[in-house]
Amino acid sequence: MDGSQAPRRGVRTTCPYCGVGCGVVARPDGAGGTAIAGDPRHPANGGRLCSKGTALGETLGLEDRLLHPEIDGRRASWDAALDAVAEGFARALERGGPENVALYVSGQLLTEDYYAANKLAKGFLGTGNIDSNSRLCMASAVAAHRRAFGEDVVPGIYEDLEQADLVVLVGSNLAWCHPVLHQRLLAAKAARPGLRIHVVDPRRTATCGSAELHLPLRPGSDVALFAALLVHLHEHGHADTAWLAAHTEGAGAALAAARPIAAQAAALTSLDPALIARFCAEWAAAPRVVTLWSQGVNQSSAGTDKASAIINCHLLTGRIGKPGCGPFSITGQPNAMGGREVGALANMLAGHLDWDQPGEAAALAGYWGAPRLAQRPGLKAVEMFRALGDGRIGAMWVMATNPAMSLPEGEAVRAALAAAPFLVVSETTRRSDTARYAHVRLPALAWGEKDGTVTNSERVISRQRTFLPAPGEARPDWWIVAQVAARLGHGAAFAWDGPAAIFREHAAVTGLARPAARAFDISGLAGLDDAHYAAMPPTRWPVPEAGPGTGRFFAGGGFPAGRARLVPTPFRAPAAAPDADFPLRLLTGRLRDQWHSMTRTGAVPRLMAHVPEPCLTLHPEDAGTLSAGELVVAETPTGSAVLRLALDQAQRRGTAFAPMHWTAEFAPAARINGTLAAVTDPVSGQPELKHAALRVRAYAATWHGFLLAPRRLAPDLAPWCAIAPLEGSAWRHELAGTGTPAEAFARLCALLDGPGLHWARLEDPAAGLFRGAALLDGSLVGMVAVAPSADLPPRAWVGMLMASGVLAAADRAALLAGRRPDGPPPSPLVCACHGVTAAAIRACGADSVGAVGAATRAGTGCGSCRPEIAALLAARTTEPA
Ligand SMILES: Nc1nc2c(c(=O)[nH]1)N[C@H]1C(S)=C(S)[C@@H](COP(=O)(O)OP(=O)(O)OC[C@H]3O[C@@H](n4cnc5c(=O)[nH]c(N)nc54)[C@H](O)[C@@H]3O)O[C@H]1N2
Ligand SMILES: Nc1nc2c(c(=O)[nH]1)N[C@H]1C(S)=C(S)[C@@H](COP(=O)(O)OP(=O)(O)OC[C@H]3O[C@@H](n4cnc5c(=O)[nH]c(N)nc54)[C@H](O)[C@@H]3O)O[C@H]1N2
Ligand code: SF4
Ligand SMILES: [Mo]
Repeated sequence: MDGSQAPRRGVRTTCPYCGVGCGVVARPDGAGGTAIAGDPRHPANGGRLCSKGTALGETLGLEDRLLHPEIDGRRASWDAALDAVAEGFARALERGGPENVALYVSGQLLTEDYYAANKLAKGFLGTGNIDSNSRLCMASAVAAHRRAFGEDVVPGIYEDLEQADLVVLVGSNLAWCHPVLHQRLLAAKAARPGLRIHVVDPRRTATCGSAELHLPLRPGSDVALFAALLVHLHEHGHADTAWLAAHTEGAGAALAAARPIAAQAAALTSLDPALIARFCAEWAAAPRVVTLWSQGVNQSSAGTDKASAIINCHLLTGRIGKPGCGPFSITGQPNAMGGREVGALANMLAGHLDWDQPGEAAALAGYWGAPRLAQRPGLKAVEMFRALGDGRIGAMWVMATNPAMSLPEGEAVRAALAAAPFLVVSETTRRSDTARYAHVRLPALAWGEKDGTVTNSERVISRQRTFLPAPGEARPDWWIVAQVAARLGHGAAFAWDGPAAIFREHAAVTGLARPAARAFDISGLAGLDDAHYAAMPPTRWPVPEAGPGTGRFFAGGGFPAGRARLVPTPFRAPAAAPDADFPLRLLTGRLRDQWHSMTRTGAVPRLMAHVPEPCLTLHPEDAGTLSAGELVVAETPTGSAVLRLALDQAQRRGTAFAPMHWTAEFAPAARINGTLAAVTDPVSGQPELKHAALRVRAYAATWHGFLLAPRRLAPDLAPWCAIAPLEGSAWRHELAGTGTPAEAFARLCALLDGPGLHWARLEDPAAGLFRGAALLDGSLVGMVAVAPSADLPPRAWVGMLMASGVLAAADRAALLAGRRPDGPPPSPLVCACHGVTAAAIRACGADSVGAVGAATRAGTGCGSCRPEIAALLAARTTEPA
């Protein structure tokens, strides 16, 4: 595991996407390219990578990067930009005190960057107003851990999923969102078929493909299911009474609260009582159970209670901390866990120190030499942006997150950002919806350039190492923070010479104010010298100064709070209940091949090919007169968005699903968070990003069209526009609007016009049909198609013609006819790793996922598409001949 033994030229680092935290070996070729492979020696992935990880080498280009500081949109020197930030914050402090400034940071910062930002805010600006996008992600899990255990601790490790008899996945689409861990789980199941999987999710997701039981519960009703389980476990003699007596409190109260809810569980969840009974019986009978949860639990107005209801069942049975057992909150971002460690949430201090624990704040202030340590928690994300909108925040600094896309009440957030008296954004990309509002833009180092640590879902700290030179004038996030701190007069406390020095300080903080029994302790790493930091192998915490650490926590009690607490969890339905006006329930979440606001994955053609447009998915029986492929308006009581309609039997009746990913850069009219109200969980402050009441109607466009161009155009081409890259370096712009098709066609063609261009056109004004192929020296360089309906020539085919050199006469004729000359229509891409389409999988004749892999290589790369291959095979066998 020693980094110094890495193969020559290969740099061992960590994937910058999800919380699985896979090890990556990156080999730059010296000519601008980088070969990416899974690190066979990393404990999280043992060499595996998913589609997003595999494509990392394709995200390292500099086209869209922010490479120089900017003030008011104009390039500035670092000195001028840093002075401007320091002055802006000093002015806001002078006018309104520490409450008047705020930092909004991210689980995509390295621990060292995160530590520096938190130290500046809480220690030296003296404000609690630093919150993280983890408020949108992990806050409910954090709150549930704290009230159960007394500290934010994930007790288990990944091996527990492999060693369990039963793994229950609650509100988690593991197959798409934590694909490598899902592959580990499936491999364990293949080796030991007794391992059972249950999925609790309103939708039948790709994750359900390998599950014995799918519980498609009513959105928001998880508390009722786990209340039923708690009561069942107690009534059937599965409570571990000796363990309960020795290590816990509150079981009686939790059970008393659960009983009336359990009695109505079937009505509240709308699940078949027999299904609930089977779920409870299997859970009870499995000696080793892991209940893993994610955003279907956390992102809810009852998120903390949902998580507590799960933890209660594990505490009641003592199934925690032992091999194959435990409640497991899986983290989303690469360093969601690190952010919690450094205390960059508004209600936490550094190193899991706590305002509520006597002496801890003072110990931290003393160690930092911080005379003005924040006296109390600050504003949580939703409140923070409301305060910005109300003029209560004079200066805000956003780092490594895109709140204009990701927060609820998106339109209000945009208005607040636009009206901010002073907004600083540290970014890697120019294509961030948030950065466009900034007064000062600061270019940060990106993955491959930056250097530091991240902590994954199982508490393993891994190094992200540099393998590319710093481009332009980009700098590490920690350096930027330290420079601003120095300009505000705090240079001595931020005089680090590199990330190793910050890491040592962070490690030392975790040893402060002992012997309070805190689980998070890496004080044993506080003496790491630079060379050992550089070579640090993946290391699971705790790493106490004295004695060995533990792998799992709490098997024998030893809770930070002394006793663990079972918490009564009242039932609360989601705030947005459907009614006659808004009869559907909107669910939101992720797609397999996209990452959040698409600033990286959105530029990779093979990742975009999986779902190239923002779609709203409905059950076919909820579609009424609407048909798949048409544009629809998704309307909630607080906003609307326009998306392409997809129909899927796997969608629960009465619900719709929309992806979170599309931004103003990619599809301005399809931003789903503009439709979401900001209802927050009363304990954690986490917003209910998963649910809204919804109605759907046809979008009244008078024309539909597309424009394929050799470059990316601005998304204001039409009232509805969605942009995606195509293989072969063309860009696809899907369009719709009002006005006449003829006008739209003329306007769009004019955008492509250029010297030497020759147009081949087909115009049928009476039918509203227009096609134009732009040719340069006989090669296709662009195409415009406009029609009254969304029935247009296949874009992937046109894109291929653009990449194929001089056009044959038959292809040119076919282009204008809008039909391929021969062969089947293009088929959707299923395997992003090997570029295998659904048609190729259907055609190969194989009848198992393994045989498809042998015949076509589909599913043999990262494996993320294996559930989709299985579904294709299943559909084929049930299709009438
Ligand atoms: N491909 C990809 N992977 C990612 C990310 C990404 O952007 N793209 N982001 C990463 C991050 S930051 C995170 S936080 C994780 C998120 O990982 P997940 O939480 O697994 O992903 P989501 O799609 O947000 O939501 C999971 C499921 O919750 C279900 N759900 C909705 N409401 C309810 C409910 O009331 N109860 C239950 N039980 N389920 C419900 C949805 O139908 C959805 O299938 O993914 C990480 N991994
Ligand atoms: N409707 C709905 N909304 C959601 C969710 C949902 O399920 N549904 N999920 C929520 C969750 S769980 C999450 S985690 C959030 C995620 O939402 P965001 O955090 O807002 O999304 P990202 O696109 O990951 O934003 C990260 C930004 O940081 C930049 N960046 C990358 N690396 C660096 C770096 O090293 N330094 C700096 N300074 N910048 C960098 C990227 O270019 C990008 O613009 O979305 C939340 N919003
Ligand atoms: S599962 Fe995929 S996205 Fe997550 S860390 Fe591993 S390679 Fe990266
Ligand atoms: Mo997240």
